[in-house]
Amino acid sequence: MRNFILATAGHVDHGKSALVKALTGTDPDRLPEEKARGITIDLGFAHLELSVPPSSLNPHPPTFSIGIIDVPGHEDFVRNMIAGIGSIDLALLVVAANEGWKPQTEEHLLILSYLGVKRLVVALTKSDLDNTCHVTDQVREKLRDTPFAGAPVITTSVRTGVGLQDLKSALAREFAALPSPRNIDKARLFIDRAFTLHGIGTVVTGTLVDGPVRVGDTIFVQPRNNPARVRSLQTHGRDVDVLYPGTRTAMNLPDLRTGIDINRGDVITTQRFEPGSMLNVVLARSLRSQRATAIKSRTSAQVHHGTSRVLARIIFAETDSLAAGERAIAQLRLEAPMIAFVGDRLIVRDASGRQTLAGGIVFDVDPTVFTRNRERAILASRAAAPDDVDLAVWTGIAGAEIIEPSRFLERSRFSAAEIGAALQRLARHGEIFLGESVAAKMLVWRELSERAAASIQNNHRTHPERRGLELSELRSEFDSLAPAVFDALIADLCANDFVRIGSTIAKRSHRANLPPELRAAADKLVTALAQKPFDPPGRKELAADQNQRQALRFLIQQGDLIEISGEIVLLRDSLEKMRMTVSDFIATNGPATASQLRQHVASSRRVMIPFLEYLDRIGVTQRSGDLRQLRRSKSSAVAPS
Ligand SMILES: Nc1nc2c(ncn2[C@@H]2O[C@H](COP(=O)(O)OP(=O)(O)OP(=O)(O)O)[C@@H](O)[C@H]2O)c(=O)[nH]1
Ligand SMILES: [Mg+2]
Repeated sequence: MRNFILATAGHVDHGKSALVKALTGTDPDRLPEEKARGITIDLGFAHLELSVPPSSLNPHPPTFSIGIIDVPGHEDFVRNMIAGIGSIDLALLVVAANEGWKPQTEEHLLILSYLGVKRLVVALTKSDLDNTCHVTDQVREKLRDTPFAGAPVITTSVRTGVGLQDLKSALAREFAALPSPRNIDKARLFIDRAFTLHGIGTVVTGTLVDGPVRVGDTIFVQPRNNPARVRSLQTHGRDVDVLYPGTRTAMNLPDLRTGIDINRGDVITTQRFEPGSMLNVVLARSLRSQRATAIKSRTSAQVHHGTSRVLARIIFAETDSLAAGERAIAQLRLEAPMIAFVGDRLIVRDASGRQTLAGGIVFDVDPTVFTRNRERAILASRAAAPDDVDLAVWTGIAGAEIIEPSRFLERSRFSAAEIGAALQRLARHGEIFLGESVAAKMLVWRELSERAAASIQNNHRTHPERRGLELSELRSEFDSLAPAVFDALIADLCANDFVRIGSTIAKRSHRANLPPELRAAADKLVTALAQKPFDPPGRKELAADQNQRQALRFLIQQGDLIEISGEIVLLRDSLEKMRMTVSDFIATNGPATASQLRQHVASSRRVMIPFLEYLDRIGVTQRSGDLRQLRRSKSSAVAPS
């Protein structure tokens, strides 16, 4: 059994609700006011099970569980109509044979196409009242230049029962041709009703899209990220443990209060999302747009998304206004935050809610910098193919140049796996560099790598005595990069011609060597240290000028000198002798004080104290109170180079 959602559409009084009742047995008009006035005011719901008759080609055809949403046709309730069709798979456009195409037939059709509904079935109702030939022609004519030109048109009457079976068959054929609703594991439930049931508590209903929900799940009420637990789930009055996209869903959330914590227009998600009050969209106006005058930049308008409606200011990026038949990049500055995904559709109506102005496709849900024209233009190309994951991923990287893959396109209509696979494809084709915590446009990455390589090699030239460039120095040249990106850059360099040595990075082939002008300084240093091997002069005294400091550093990096503290360096040989003397002394005489050891080694306090601390650090000795004893396990520790 496959799940789909069908919604009615069409002018007031054309027989939408009567048709739903004839098809399902359920009267979708449930409000007393609707019954009294004989019109639909708010959304109504019904359930229909359909199947394609078996044939020799297809002996086991699928069956369909269809959630039907019946919408109001009256022009005063278009906003309710929009709330009903935000996530549908198929539309049933109802046109009464005796009245033909009317203003809300036209407006509903426009809204369906703005929302990206791909298929519809037309029901010509009330065929018992009038000949349907000329209406059929009229409908065909009206649909000619729309995505629905080939839609089936079925003549019906709920009075005579004509066409009801044909209509069911036509609907079943359409559903059979549709892909199942997408499951990207990012469930969203756009709430269309929130009420309290005695003894049960808060119940919300809506159409589930984009992912499953389960009893016991923690959900978040958006845009406030308010968490709650799902106590029970129903679809079409039946208790279930789990529901999948494309199902009408009733959710029991006893911890939340209707009207306070949760309302129609809110969205339930199974993940936390950061809500945003700015959306970058491509707005399009049909040539059949209701209003002839252009929409000016900075106009206030109602933005409909899912079951919510928010007032917003429209700011066009590259134009001052938008006429019928045109499209333009715009930023919507919303008065309240919304959970929209990249690829979502929305409807823009005028501020007073009388006319439908435009349809939009969201291409950026986090437009922090609207002024970056280049990036915006790249991202906007997503609107041309909102279902293309490669396009969404590539434009995201091409625009931002460097991104963090883990949360990349999180708020989009693609699953994490689809996004990951698209990244891999781009990496395989050499379009991007892909690391664990970074992805970057290949051109940009190469530029960064080449810059870093040049810096390192330049350092080898100017400081041949150093074993490499200090990473901290390199980092300061790349201070605009995020830490993770810099780390990835270093890792990538080291996967190629470079190598990390301690706190430095060097070309693999680089060997430090002392240039002639420093050799004399180095010799002098070694001589000075060798003169008093266990009580050498301090570092400041040894390396007073620039040459001596460079020579000292070279000798330390080469391992000829050991730095035991910031102040004291020792020749490797001297250090080794001192260590053995100390070890032997303690081994023979037992734990000793610093002063005893100093006398025995014939050193000074200035050198002995940091030396013993050094021995503690490398695990040769262990201090307890005033005494030093040997640490047995590491008795033969070697000084680190
Ligand atoms: N003769 C005849 N009357 C019909 C038929 N279908 C609906 N009607 C009548 O048309 C009127 C309007 O029908 P509804 O089903 O309420 O129309 P609707 O399109 O749902 O109207 P709204 O929801 O208010 O837009 C009712 O009085 C129905 O009895 C039909 O096939 N033949
Ligand atoms: Mg109705």
